[in-house]
Amino acid sequence: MFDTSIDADGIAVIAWNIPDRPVNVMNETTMAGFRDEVEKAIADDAVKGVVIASAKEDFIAGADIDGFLEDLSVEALLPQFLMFDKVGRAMETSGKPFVAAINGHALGGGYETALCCHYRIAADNPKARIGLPEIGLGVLPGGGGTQRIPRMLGLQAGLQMLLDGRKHTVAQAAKMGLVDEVVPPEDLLGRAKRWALDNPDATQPWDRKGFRIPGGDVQSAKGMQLFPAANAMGRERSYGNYPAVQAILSCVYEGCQRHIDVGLRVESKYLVNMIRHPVTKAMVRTGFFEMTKARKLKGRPEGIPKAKIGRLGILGAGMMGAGIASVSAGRGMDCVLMDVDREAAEAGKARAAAPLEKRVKQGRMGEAQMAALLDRIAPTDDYAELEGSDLVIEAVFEDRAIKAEVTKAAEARLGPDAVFASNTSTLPITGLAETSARPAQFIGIHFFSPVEKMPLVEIIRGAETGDAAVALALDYVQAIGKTPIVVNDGRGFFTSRVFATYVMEGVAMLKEGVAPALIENAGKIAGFPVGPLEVVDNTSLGLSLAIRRQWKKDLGDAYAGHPADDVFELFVETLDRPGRKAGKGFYDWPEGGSGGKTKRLWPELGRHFPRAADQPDVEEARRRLLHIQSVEALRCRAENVVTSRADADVGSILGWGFPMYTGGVLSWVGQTGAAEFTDQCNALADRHGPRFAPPDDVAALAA
Ligand code: T1G
Repeated sequence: MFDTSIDADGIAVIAWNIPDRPVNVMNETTMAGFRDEVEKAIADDAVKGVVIASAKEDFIAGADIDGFLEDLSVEALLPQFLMFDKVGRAMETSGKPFVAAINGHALGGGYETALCCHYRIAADNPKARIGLPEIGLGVLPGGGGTQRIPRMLGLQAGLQMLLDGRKHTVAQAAKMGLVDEVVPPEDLLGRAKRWALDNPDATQPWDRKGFRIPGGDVQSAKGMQLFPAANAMGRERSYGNYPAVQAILSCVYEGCQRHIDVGLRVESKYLVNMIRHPVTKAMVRTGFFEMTKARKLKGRPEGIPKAKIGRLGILGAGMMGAGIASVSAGRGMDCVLMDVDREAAEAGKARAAAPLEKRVKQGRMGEAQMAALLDRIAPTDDYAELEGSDLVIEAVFEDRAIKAEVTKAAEARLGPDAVFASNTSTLPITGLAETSARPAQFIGIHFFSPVEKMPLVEIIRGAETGDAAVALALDYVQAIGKTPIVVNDGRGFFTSRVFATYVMEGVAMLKEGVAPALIENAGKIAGFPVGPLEVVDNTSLGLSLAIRRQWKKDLGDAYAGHPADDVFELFVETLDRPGRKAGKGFYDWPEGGSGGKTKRLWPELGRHFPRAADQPDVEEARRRLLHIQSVEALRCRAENVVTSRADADVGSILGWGFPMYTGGVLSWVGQTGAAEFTDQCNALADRHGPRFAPPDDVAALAA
């Protein structure tokens, strides 16, 4: 587990080298092993100083997240972290200098191990990330981070770092004071040994007489200003959905008023509670494991060689087409960007260039890099240019006739193995594939807007889509650095179908006379980026109305209808308030010349939807907005539109910002409890209609 050595100068090196693990991780076994090595080095009089290093490509990746999903008791967990605290304090107070030689990733407990050293030297490794990302997993830096960072950086900077959980580059870490020195990789070990030899009496600031926290203690005037504000900001960001936010504030507030030995015990108790919390289980399972697996294409069909997309055709140079061209060219693909005429295609290329020019201005991208990327986008109106494409993606209007026309014309130019994909957001792929000469190579690749920013791509199998097309689509999505889920065909597939219920429920509540501000705030309190009425203003009521009308046309009498339908009719056809683009929808938008600097709910809403006497409490409103989506996701699972809970969870979080504390739209059922969830939905169905009635066997579907 550890490669240890002592050199002629008496400097010991303890190099982490955990067997059978791709990265060094900290668990009961490895932390006990580390304790033994540290105690041995301290007890050995021949040892004058100690360097903590790693024999792997990276330093230490923190606590072993594999263990987080086990149901461990307090009795099993607490001793491990108290023991680690003891080791850290022994390193700090043994009288021998400890130096961290950080060669690569030092994250979570890995960086906290370096914090127990008197000095931190990092190799200038551009891939390395240094930081305390625990809050992103629902836990807190429980290996001393909440006690050492504020004592090192001060309370404000310390809290900022602990609460934002960022993984910093070596350069950023040096700027923040997280590492003391940066050297070329080949000098790292030598420099660390040198420092140990030159600093035999090293001590930690907090072990020096008269130590005060830089910038003021907790009970200082500054501290007293800081914590109420930090509390409020934490609440405003998390609405109490993420217990780790409060726990980190408490660790710092309580622990930093006491000697560090006491502070470390306070921290360990909060950490154990966080590790055992259901929100943590949900966040770790989906946020770490399922997303890592999705990024590694866990569902890719077997036995099909990796596809390399050298040349990509994009039909339709609108916002989506331009975004697809930009992200693909950015990953080295030659892109043919087609539109009805050369001018429209050029305009599309200019659309792709705009965000890049902004990044160049902000110094986040080089001129040459942007030029090279844009050189790979060839605007055209000639189908012949598609020849040699490995993949063609159509992003033309959501109109079957236009899609049929471009499909035929493009396929005529494609080689036998090329795949044709549609970026449609709602039209069933099987239907679109009827116009294809090669339905086995016809697939849905559904991007989200803005393409450059949204991490998810939804791949839709039509009834005849073959495995080779699915594998190529997955390889393409991985090549552009996004996360794919694979779903089966159906109206609205999985993402559009489920996310629509969030919006529709908000509009239904408006129609019932629920206060608009309550609806919007309930959406945010539930953890969504924006409230449902604002979403539909942004995506346009006209689009929602068109989709509902198409649905009604396709389904005829089978169309169930929804209370929101006539609200869309009213706003689009009668009130001429189609949404944000027009400057007015459910909101008055500044673009619409309402004079306001920011958006505001239209004051006339109450005239069209008189406020009901009995308003729901915010918990009921929040529950309606969450459950309605989970019920629809359960139906998708029952119909095998989505074939695993993981795909549903990853798709909901990355696709439309379903809140991470739930673990995703189906994990939310498990977190609520399948039986409890079923009862709550049946109660909602009694009050608001059958759209809340869950399918049979909720527990099995959400498992
Ligand atoms: N625990 C268990 N497995 C881990 C791991 C970890 N901490 N980190 C990585 N792996 C596995 C990962 O599952 C994958 O396995 C392989 O290593 C390569 O990872 C007390 C409580 C380090 C930046 O949050 O961010 O410390 O799929 O594919 O893209 O305060 O992994 O190959 O079988 O992601 O180069 C805090 C989490 C824990 C770091 C490398 N630590 N890991 O990224 O490779 S909480 C973290 C990462 C904590 C203490 C608290 C990344 C990486 P497999 P990879 P990568």
